[in-house]
Amino acid sequence: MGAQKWVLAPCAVLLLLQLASASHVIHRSLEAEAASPSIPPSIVSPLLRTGYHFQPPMNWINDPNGPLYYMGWYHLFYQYNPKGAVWGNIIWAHSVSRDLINWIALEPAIKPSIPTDMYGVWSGSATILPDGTPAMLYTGIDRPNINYQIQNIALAKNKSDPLLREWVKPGYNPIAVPEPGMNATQFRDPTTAWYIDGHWRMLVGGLKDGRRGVAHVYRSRDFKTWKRAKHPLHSALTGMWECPDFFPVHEAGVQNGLETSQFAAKYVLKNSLDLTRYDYYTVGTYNNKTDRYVPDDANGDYRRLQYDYGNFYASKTFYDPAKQRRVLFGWANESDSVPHDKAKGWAGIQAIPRKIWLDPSGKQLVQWPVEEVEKLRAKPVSVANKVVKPGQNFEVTGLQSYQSDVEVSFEVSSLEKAEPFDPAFSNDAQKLCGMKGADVKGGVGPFGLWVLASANLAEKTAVFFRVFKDGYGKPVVLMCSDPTKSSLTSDLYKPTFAGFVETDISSGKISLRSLIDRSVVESFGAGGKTCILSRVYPSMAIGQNAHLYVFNNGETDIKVSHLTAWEMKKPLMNGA
Ligand SMILES: *[C@@H]1O[C@H](CO)[C@@H](O)[C@H](O)[C@H]1NC(C)=O
Ligand SMILES: *[C@@H]1O[C@H](CO)[C@@H](O)[C@H](O)[C@H]1NC(C)=O
Ligand SMILES: *[C@@H]1O[C@H](CO)[C@@H](O)[C@H](O)[C@H]1NC(C)=O
Ligand SMILES: *[C@H]1O[C@@H](CO)[C@H](O)[C@@H](O)[C@@H]1NC(C)=O
Repeated sequence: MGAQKWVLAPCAVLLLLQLASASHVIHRSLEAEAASPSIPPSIVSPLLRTGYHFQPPMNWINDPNGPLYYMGWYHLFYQYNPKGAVWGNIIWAHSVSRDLINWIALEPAIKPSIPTDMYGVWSGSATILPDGTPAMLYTGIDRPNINYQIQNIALAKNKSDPLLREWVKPGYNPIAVPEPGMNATQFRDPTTAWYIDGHWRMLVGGLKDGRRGVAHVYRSRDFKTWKRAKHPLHSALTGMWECPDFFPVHEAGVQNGLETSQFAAKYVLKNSLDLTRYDYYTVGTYNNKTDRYVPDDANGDYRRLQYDYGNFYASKTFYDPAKQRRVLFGWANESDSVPHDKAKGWAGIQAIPRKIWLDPSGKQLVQWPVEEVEKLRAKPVSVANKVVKPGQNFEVTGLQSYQSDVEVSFEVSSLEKAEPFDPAFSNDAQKLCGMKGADVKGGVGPFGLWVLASANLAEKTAVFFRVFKDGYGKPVVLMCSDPTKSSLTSDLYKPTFAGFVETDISSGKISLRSLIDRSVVESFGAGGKTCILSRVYPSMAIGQNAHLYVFNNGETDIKVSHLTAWEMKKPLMNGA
């Protein structure tokens, strides 16, 4: 019922398309429960509801599902509870877009309806079949009270419909069930399939022997009958692998993406680790005869490289043929409490879609917000060649920064005073940042941005760099997001998030971009080598009371060679 309220009839879709260029701001009352005394009014304020990040008008969302480009439209499906702001009653909600930024909600695409998905339609992925029909592989739950997981398929009913409004579940479901010896409650999230020499392949995430994460390989000639390969594509001692994603990448430094069935010298295998709740990936090689994947760096296997070091999970990529790029969607959950979510009436957003490609080093990916988000930029404010002395800061004025996009290039005057790096932290950036937060003085840094800051600085979220020097005198760059002072509200989850930045800072130069959107700060260090999404809920620094500063808590001068900040307009967002 909740869903029906905001679903659009096809004629309304056309009307909205005509309106799409106009900048309509419609504030919908959230119909939140009357706030109880323990719910601070700021938590339910519309000023903390994100303005340009993907979300439905209300209720709970989680994993992005089956993203694809079809006949001029981007489609995003996602796990959605039509009945409330907590997980449950999950269906596949469906939205479409011309540009990945303005979204129109359609009727839900997939709901429980057949014996093999009657108790749940969970995550899955899109594959376009040779005759042009889009197909969704997804996980169904087929019995009550136990999450017994089996894999199903749904096909677009009318491939002439660019909006792909109707989906049918063929009679040959299910296409894969847990086999004896497999843990049936840890068997889910099929990938986009790829095609080699007469056979399709797909992956399903799983758990073996209670602690080994595995990516099972299934093969099929006709996309109907699937058989599991004896060996998984890859596995590691990490606990359950959810939402695997596997795709080829162009040679180092080329920003274009590759279609999933295209062969390449390098591949990426990403898994969402149920135990840590982060998305880890490796870069490696794929043998299409044995269907085995080997990461280039065995030591980094699902320990070091994350798409994002903050609230970002269950992500999925797709190849966009319109712009020859690979685009990443990821779910960002809330960092407030369940009572807060119930009072707000909503929980969960999708990160701004990111283009991803292999870094020139060949060792990691680079991620950057899709260029279309720049259409929302208005009213730039710039600062150039401004030196920030040790212990100093300055405010960037002239814009409403609570919904903004900030790009800044820093120049460190010298690396002389960089603190020594303790190699014990080599695989634990987050712990290092927890010990050396934004207010802990350093040699080179901490320097960066205070965003969503109150005028008296009692509230502020810091996004910053700190430079160390290892035993050989080589700089080690840490990027952190420190929300410990982000809000005076209690019952918030405020972890410091951090990752290392593999960048050559010997020239002193490093860049930072932050997409600030009321209760989310999504940051890209060094041109997208390290990314951190953080959810924060200020009690004072909301709306016009939010300020933006550049700070330097190190002993070394930092120059802002260039900073530009834009207010961001509100796109069409599913009718909200
Ligand atoms: C399929 O979609 C096209 C385009 O929206 C529409 O014209 C046609 O009537 C649809 N066919 C059926 C059988 O619904
Ligand atoms: C399946 O995995 C879950 C999670 O690790 C575990 O709790 C459960 O005991 C396992 N079931 C079997 C039958 O091994
Ligand atoms: C399979 O891999 C080989 C390299 O080992 C490559 O040359 C070939 O193009 C691949 N085949 C397909 C269909 O991708
Ligand atoms: C997001 O919420 C926080 C706080 O409740 C949890 O600690 C995280 O595990 C959770 N992340 C995911 C991906 O579920």
